[in-house]
Amino acid sequence: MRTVYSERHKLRDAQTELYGGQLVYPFERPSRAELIIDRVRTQRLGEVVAPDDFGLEPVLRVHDRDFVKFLETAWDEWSAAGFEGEAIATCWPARRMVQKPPNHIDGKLGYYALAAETSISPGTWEAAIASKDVAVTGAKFIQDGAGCVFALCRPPGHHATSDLFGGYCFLNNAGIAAQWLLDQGAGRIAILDVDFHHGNGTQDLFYDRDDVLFVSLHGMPEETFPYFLGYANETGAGAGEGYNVNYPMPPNTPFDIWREALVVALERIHSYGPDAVIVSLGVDTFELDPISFFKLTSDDFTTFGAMIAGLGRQTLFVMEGGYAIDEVGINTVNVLVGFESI
Ligand code: 7XA
Ligand code: ZN
Repeated sequence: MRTVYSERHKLRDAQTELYGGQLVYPFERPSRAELIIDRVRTQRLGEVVAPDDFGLEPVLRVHDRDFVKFLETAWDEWSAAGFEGEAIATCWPARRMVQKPPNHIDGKLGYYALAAETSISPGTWEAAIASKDVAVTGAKFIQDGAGCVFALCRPPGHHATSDLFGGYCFLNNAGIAAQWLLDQGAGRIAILDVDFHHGNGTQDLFYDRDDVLFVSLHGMPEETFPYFLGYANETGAGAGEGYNVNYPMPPNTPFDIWREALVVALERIHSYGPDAVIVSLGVDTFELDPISFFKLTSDDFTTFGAMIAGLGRQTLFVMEGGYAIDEVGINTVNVLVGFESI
């Protein structure tokens, strides 16, 4: 399997995450991608290639132009305003307030943020742009006929909506890749999100459409981030009714229960008959993940990789979360090796 990887992910090296009332070094850190690419190489998964530059056009197919401009200029505006720490949202357009971006960067951050944990630091924009190029380059290989590709995206993307960043995400890499494939002539794309957290951003991008089936297995929103989306009764709207499928699961869910949800999810994808499958691959379902509550073991990742291969579809894996540093490379590559074993 070919891996697409850019060293430019290192430009996203924020020093602060708001966690448990403290500013901590972020869980989503450069060493994650470095450990994954090291494992790709030591396991001889296949060639590693750099992404091509696809520019902003594929980004603007799913994200609002003003939001993209905000991301591009946020750090400069923040530092020009004289602030000394990293840029963190502290004030939101809450219920019954005006939903309009203000002029001041402090207010803009709240307007475009869905949560406060994710700070914007110098280099964040450049890394986010490289990350979407990794995803689109992977999609291009799929379009050219590859059976499977691993897009080692960092920063991740599945929480980002058309006009919101947060949950460590800025641009929705999987969503951009899906739309790009459709724009190249694909008729139907399925996105299978196996990250521990609900992919609220991806769901939101395609909620009223039937050309993208979104299927997500995740921690129940009553108990975990992103809290305000991801319920089972969110099934799509309008033309998209029936094309959004959520499988929320409770704390301590073990693999045999998670696996049952995956079997049903794969049946749904099979009956949809997509031209290609995009897997939002988070490995924060691991039993030792520091911010999550499922109980998958390292071997389980190999097992479910093989199950996804059973679909027999061209598959683009797009990296999302996973924070158990010692095992993040092992678990990620286990999925890919499991996929290739079929
Ligand atoms: O898939 N998404 C993630 O892995 C990031 C979740 C961010 C949670 C922040 C909770 N304080
Ligand atoms: Zn996650």
